[in-house]
Amino acid sequence: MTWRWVIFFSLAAAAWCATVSGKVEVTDSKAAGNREKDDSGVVVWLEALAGAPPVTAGGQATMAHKNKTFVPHVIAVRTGSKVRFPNLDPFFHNAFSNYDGQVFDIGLHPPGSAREVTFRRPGVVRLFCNIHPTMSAIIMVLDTPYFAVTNAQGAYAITMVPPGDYRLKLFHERALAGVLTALERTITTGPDDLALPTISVSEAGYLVPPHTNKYGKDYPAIVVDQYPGPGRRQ
Ligand SMILES: [Cu+2]
Repeated sequence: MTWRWVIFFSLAAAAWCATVSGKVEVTDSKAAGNREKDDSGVVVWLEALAGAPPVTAGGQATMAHKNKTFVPHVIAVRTGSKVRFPNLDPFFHNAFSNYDGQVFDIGLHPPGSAREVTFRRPGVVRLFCNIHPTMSAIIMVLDTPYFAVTNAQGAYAITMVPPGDYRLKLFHERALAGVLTALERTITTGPDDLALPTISVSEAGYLVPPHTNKYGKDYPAIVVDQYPGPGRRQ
Protein backbone atom coordinates (compact mmCIF):
# COMPACT_ATOMS: atom_id res chain seq x y z
CA MET A 1 0.00 0.00 0.00
CA THR A 2 1.39 3.36 -0.99
CA TRP A 3 1.66 6.27 1.41
CA ARG A 4 -1.22 7.95 -0.47
CA TRP A 5 -3.52 5.07 0.45
CA VAL A 6 -2.26 5.18 4.05
CA ILE A 7 -3.16 8.89 4.23
CA PHE A 8 -6.53 8.21 2.55
CA PHE A 9 -7.49 5.45 4.98
CA SER A 10 -6.26 7.50 7.96
CA LEU A 11 -8.37 10.48 6.93
CA ALA A 12 -11.38 8.22 6.22
CA ALA A 13 -11.04 6.58 9.66
CA ALA A 14 -10.78 10.01 11.28
CA ALA A 15 -13.96 11.11 9.51
CA TRP A 16 -15.88 8.19 11.03
CA CYS A 17 -14.69 9.02 14.55
CA ALA A 18 -16.53 11.26 16.97
CA THR A 19 -15.74 13.56 19.86
CA VAL A 20 -17.50 12.69 23.12
CA SER A 21 -17.79 15.78 25.28
CA GLY A 22 -19.58 16.97 28.39
CA LYS A 23 -19.21 18.57 31.77
CA VAL A 24 -18.51 17.26 35.24
CA GLU A 25 -19.69 19.14 38.29
CA VAL A 26 -18.02 18.42 41.63
CA THR A 27 -20.49 18.72 44.52
CA ASP A 28 -20.45 18.45 48.34
CA SER A 29 -16.87 19.73 48.45
CA LYS A 30 -15.62 20.63 51.92
CA ALA A 31 -13.17 23.06 50.34
CA ALA A 32 -15.85 24.82 48.29
CA GLY A 33 -16.27 27.69 50.76
CA ASN A 34 -12.58 28.45 50.81
CA ARG A 35 -11.74 28.59 47.16
CA GLU A 36 -13.02 29.38 43.72
CA LYS A 37 -15.23 26.73 42.20
CA ASP A 38 -12.89 24.27 40.54
CA ASP A 39 -14.12 21.18 38.73
CA SER A 40 -10.73 20.26 37.27
CA GLY A 41 -8.87 17.00 37.62
CA VAL A 42 -11.70 14.54 37.03
CA VAL A 43 -10.62 11.77 34.65
CA VAL A 44 -13.26 10.54 32.19
CA TRP A 45 -12.56 7.55 29.96
CA LEU A 46 -14.26 5.07 27.64
CA GLU A 47 -13.70 1.31 27.57
CA ALA A 48 -15.00 -0.54 24.51
CA LEU A 49 -17.59 -3.17 25.42
CA ALA A 50 -16.50 -5.45 22.60
CA GLY A 51 -13.02 -6.33 21.46
CA ALA A 52 -9.61 -5.47 22.82
CA PRO A 53 -8.45 -1.86 23.15
CA PRO A 54 -6.67 -0.65 20.00
CA VAL A 55 -2.91 -0.87 20.03
CA THR A 56 -1.37 2.59 20.09
CA ALA A 57 2.11 3.81 20.79
CA GLY A 58 2.78 5.02 24.32
CA GLY A 59 2.44 8.76 24.66
CA GLN A 60 4.39 11.42 26.51
CA ALA A 61 3.23 13.67 29.32
CA THR A 62 4.85 16.14 31.68
CA MET A 63 4.32 16.77 35.37
CA ALA A 64 6.58 19.50 36.72
CA HIS A 65 7.73 20.33 40.22
CA LYS A 66 6.88 24.02 40.50
CA ASN A 67 6.29 26.23 43.56
CA LYS A 68 6.25 23.10 45.71
CA THR A 69 3.40 21.56 43.80
CA PHE A 70 3.06 19.00 41.05
CA VAL A 71 1.82 20.77 37.91
CA PRO A 72 -0.64 19.68 36.65
CA HIS A 73 -2.10 18.00 39.70
CA VAL A 74 -3.83 15.26 37.68
CA ILE A 75 -2.79 13.72 34.38
CA ALA A 76 -4.06 10.69 32.48
CA VAL A 77 -1.88 8.58 30.19
CA ARG A 78 -2.18 5.43 28.13
CA THR A 79 -0.29 2.36 29.38
CA GLY A 80 3.27 2.41 28.09
CA SER A 81 3.53 6.20 28.22
CA LYS A 82 6.49 8.17 29.51
CA VAL A 83 5.96 10.90 32.07
CA ARG A 84 8.67 13.54 32.40
CA PHE A 85 9.24 15.23 35.75
CA PRO A 86 11.18 18.52 35.32
CA ASN A 87 12.17 20.28 38.54
CA LEU A 88 11.47 24.00 37.98
CA ASP A 89 12.11 25.01 41.60
CA PRO A 90 15.47 26.20 42.99
CA PHE A 91 15.62 23.33 45.48
CA PHE A 92 15.49 19.55 45.51
CA HIS A 93 12.35 17.51 45.05
CA ASN A 94 11.37 13.88 44.73
CA ALA A 95 8.44 11.92 43.32
CA PHE A 96 7.48 8.48 44.53
CA SER A 97 4.48 6.22 44.82
CA ASN A 98 4.21 3.14 46.96
CA TYR A 99 0.43 2.79 47.05
CA ASP A 100 -1.87 1.28 44.41
CA GLY A 101 -0.85 1.35 40.77
CA GLN A 102 2.74 1.45 39.62
CA VAL A 103 5.35 1.79 42.34
CA PHE A 104 8.25 4.11 41.49
CA ASP A 105 10.78 6.51 42.99
CA ILE A 106 12.77 9.08 40.97
CA GLY A 107 15.19 9.67 43.84
CA LEU A 108 16.62 13.01 44.90
CA HIS A 109 15.85 15.39 42.06
CA PRO A 110 18.13 18.47 41.70
CA PRO A 111 16.90 21.88 40.46
CA GLY A 112 16.87 22.24 36.69
CA SER A 113 16.97 18.52 36.00
CA ALA A 114 14.28 16.18 34.68
CA ARG A 115 13.51 12.53 35.23
CA GLU A 116 11.37 10.16 33.17
CA VAL A 117 9.27 7.19 34.21
CA THR A 118 7.40 4.79 31.91
CA PHE A 119 4.04 3.68 33.29
CA ARG A 120 3.11 0.19 32.12
CA ARG A 121 0.65 -0.90 34.78
CA PRO A 122 -2.93 0.42 34.52
CA GLY A 123 -4.35 1.98 37.66
CA VAL A 124 -4.35 5.05 39.86
CA VAL A 125 -0.87 6.24 40.81
CA ARG A 126 -0.97 8.48 43.89
CA LEU A 127 2.38 10.20 44.06
CA PHE A 128 4.10 12.30 46.66
CA CYS A 129 7.37 14.11 47.27
CA ASN A 130 9.59 12.55 49.91
CA ILE A 131 10.83 16.01 50.96
CA HIS A 132 7.63 18.11 51.02
CA PRO A 133 4.66 16.47 52.78
CA THR A 134 2.06 18.80 51.22
CA MET A 135 2.90 17.75 47.65
CA SER A 136 0.68 15.15 46.02
CA ALA A 137 -0.63 14.32 42.56
CA ILE A 138 -2.44 11.70 40.54
CA ILE A 139 -1.34 9.87 37.41
CA MET A 140 -4.17 7.80 35.95
CA VAL A 141 -2.76 5.03 33.76
CA LEU A 142 -5.40 3.70 31.39
CA ASP A 143 -5.55 0.75 29.01
CA THR A 144 -7.59 2.74 26.51
CA PRO A 145 -6.72 5.68 24.24
CA TYR A 146 -10.10 7.36 24.85
CA PHE A 147 -9.79 9.62 27.88
CA ALA A 148 -9.73 13.24 29.02
CA VAL A 149 -9.23 15.26 32.20
CA THR A 150 -11.68 18.01 33.09
CA ASN A 151 -10.60 21.66 33.10
CA ALA A 152 -11.51 24.16 35.85
CA GLN A 153 -15.00 24.54 34.38
CA GLY A 154 -15.48 20.75 34.43
CA ALA A 155 -15.42 20.42 30.64
CA TYR A 156 -13.90 17.40 28.91
CA ALA A 157 -13.63 16.23 25.31
CA ILE A 158 -12.57 12.75 24.25
CA THR A 159 -11.54 12.86 20.60
CA MET A 160 -11.20 10.29 17.82
CA VAL A 161 -13.67 7.79 19.26
CA PRO A 162 -14.69 5.16 16.67
CA PRO A 163 -18.37 4.18 16.45
CA GLY A 164 -19.33 1.55 19.02
CA ASP A 165 -20.59 0.78 22.51
CA TYR A 166 -18.50 1.96 25.44
CA ARG A 167 -18.55 1.98 29.23
CA LEU A 168 -17.94 5.52 30.45
CA LYS A 169 -16.00 5.61 33.73
CA LEU A 170 -14.74 8.39 35.98
CA PHE A 171 -12.08 8.97 38.59
CA HIS A 172 -11.92 11.86 41.04
CA GLU A 173 -9.43 11.74 43.86
CA ARG A 174 -11.87 13.10 46.44
CA ALA A 175 -14.81 10.82 45.56
CA LEU A 176 -15.47 7.47 47.19
CA ALA A 177 -15.11 4.36 45.00
CA GLY A 178 -18.81 3.53 45.36
CA VAL A 179 -19.80 7.01 44.17
CA LEU A 180 -17.67 6.63 41.06
CA THR A 181 -18.94 3.13 40.28
CA ALA A 182 -22.54 4.33 40.50
CA LEU A 183 -21.80 7.03 37.90
CA GLU A 184 -20.63 4.58 35.24
CA ARG A 185 -22.84 4.32 32.20
CA THR A 186 -22.94 2.75 28.75
CA ILE A 187 -22.88 5.05 25.74
CA THR A 188 -23.11 4.43 22.01
CA THR A 189 -21.15 6.53 19.57
CA GLY A 190 -21.71 6.94 15.86
CA PRO A 191 -20.06 9.09 13.21
CA ASP A 192 -21.43 12.29 14.78
CA ASP A 193 -20.06 14.07 17.84
CA LEU A 194 -21.83 13.22 21.06
CA ALA A 195 -22.56 15.75 23.83
CA LEU A 196 -23.43 14.06 27.12
CA PRO A 197 -25.48 15.51 29.99
CA THR A 198 -23.61 17.01 32.97
CA ILE A 199 -22.38 14.43 35.47
CA SER A 200 -22.34 15.36 39.18
CA VAL A 201 -19.56 13.81 41.25
CA SER A 202 -20.09 14.08 45.00
CA GLU A 203 -17.21 14.41 47.44
CA ALA A 204 -19.51 13.46 50.34
CA GLY A 205 -17.89 11.12 52.83
CA TYR A 206 -14.36 11.68 51.59
CA LEU A 207 -11.65 11.91 54.24
CA VAL A 208 -8.12 12.96 53.32
CA PRO A 209 -5.97 9.86 53.86
CA PRO A 210 -2.72 10.58 55.72
CA HIS A 211 0.45 9.51 53.98
CA THR A 212 3.96 8.75 55.14
CA ASN A 213 7.26 9.36 53.39
CA LYS A 214 8.74 6.74 51.09
CA TYR A 215 10.24 4.90 54.04
CA GLY A 216 6.82 4.49 55.65
CA LYS A 217 7.74 7.05 58.37
CA ASP A 218 6.23 10.40 59.32
CA TYR A 219 7.77 13.46 57.64
CA PRO A 220 10.15 15.58 59.75
CA ALA A 221 8.42 18.49 61.53
CA ILE A 222 10.59 21.05 59.69
CA VAL A 223 11.43 20.70 56.03
CA VAL A 224 14.94 21.84 55.19
CA ASP A 225 15.42 22.42 51.48
CA GLN A 226 18.83 21.31 50.31
CA TYR A 227 19.49 23.95 47.66
CA PRO A 228 21.01 26.49 47.18
CA GLY A 229 22.65 25.72 50.48
CA PRO A 230 22.08 23.79 53.70
CA GLY A 231 20.03 25.52 56.34
CA ARG A 232 17.51 27.16 53.99
CA ARG A 233 14.16 26.72 55.68
CA GLN A 234 10.74 26.89 54.05
CU1 LIG B 1 9.17 18.41 46.90
